[in-house]
Amino acid sequence: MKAFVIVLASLATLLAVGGASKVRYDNFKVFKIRTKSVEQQKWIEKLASDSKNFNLWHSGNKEVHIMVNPQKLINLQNYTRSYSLPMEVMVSNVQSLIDGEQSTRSADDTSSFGWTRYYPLSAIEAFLDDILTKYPSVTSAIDIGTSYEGRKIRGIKISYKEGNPGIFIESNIHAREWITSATATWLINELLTSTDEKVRNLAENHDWYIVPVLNVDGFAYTHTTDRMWRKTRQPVDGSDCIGADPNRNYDSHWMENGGASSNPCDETYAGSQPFSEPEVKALADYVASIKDRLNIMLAFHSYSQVLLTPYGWTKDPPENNDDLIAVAKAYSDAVLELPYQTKYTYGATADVMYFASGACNDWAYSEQNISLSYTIEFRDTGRYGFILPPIQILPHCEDTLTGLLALVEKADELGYLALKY
Ligand code: 0X9
Ligand code: ZN
Ligand code: ZN
Repeated sequence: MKAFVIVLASLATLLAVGGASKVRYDNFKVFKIRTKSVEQQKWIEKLASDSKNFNLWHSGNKEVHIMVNPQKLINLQNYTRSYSLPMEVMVSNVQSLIDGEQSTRSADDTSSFGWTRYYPLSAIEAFLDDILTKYPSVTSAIDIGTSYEGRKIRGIKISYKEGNPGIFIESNIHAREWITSATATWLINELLTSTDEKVRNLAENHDWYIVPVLNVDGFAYTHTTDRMWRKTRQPVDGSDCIGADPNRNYDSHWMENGGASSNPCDETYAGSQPFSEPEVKALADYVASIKDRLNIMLAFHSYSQVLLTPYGWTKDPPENNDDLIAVAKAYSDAVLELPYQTKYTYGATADVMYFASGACNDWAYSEQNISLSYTIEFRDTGRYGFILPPIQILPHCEDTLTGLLALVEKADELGYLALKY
């Protein structure tokens, strides 16, 4: 009898888990609001602590993008009206964007990995395994570590020969930024299969360390439960809110100058202490162990189409700022030449975006002596935001490859690819 009860109980759990409903965003809208002062920007950002009803999509120079529950729209409007802040609808129904996101899925998409749709973590892992078996002499698996929920964080190293300068790519640290891992996997495939002479040089004369999905728990959660999730999934002591912003959790000027929040319910919660998030700690330990082999650090994010240079925690420029900017400009100029004419801007995070402390690229730059460190915010500028239609994945990947070719060429020209060991 007892055994029977246990079976029934676990069946119920199974059903509950299997049928767990997804968070819906019916009629949620995203507004673009022009702010006139930092105070106004901060006030609107603060609305987002009410994470069920508001969610910050972007906050930059005099412009905030915020997702709003239609029932709470009045709270926002009262404010924007009283200061007569221009406000326009960017997305009129977030749920229809989410529903449409995977609708271009074709019948054979389920059997093979590709770049015409977005894939769950299991498919990305299968892709990595496939690549590792197909190219055993030039690829190797990197075991970064284990997430809070016990998932493996995986990376891949591509190395055609000894003595190459190293390029590290951290991707999908923010769970909902799906275009980042789609791009990272495409890049892995391209480096191994392209016959273009320039790409062969990029692949064979540099060592690539690529982690397509760092925030594995958050990423899985965006697929199963909440498409708009950003943070990790580690519970916070004494709070009902879950997770920290992993890109505020690196041990470099942590929580300085208002570059992160101490409120666990905020999207930019820095964590209880530097490296409190196991995923961030794992990545940092791995990077530290090979830092002498790394010349360039790239953190893939979306969205805004901007290359962000250090620092995020101060407006004081870093010592090699001119070079950092020249290399970013090379990327931007090259991408603009393509038929898509995608425009990337560039500049220091704290200048062109906002104060952000404890970010990966600042940590790599300041604490690991990797003098070319960037956050790259991918497509778009707000039409679709985080829900970039799959039809744009391949064009965006072309943008990225062209940008990277120019970035690496400029880095070389300025002497940044010399061996450090
Ligand atoms: O806020 C972030 O973490 C990044 N933007 S996002 O919209 N993808 O969340 C920007 C990080 C900037 N990097 C530095 N602080 N250096
Ligand atoms: Zn400091
Ligand atoms: Zn991000």
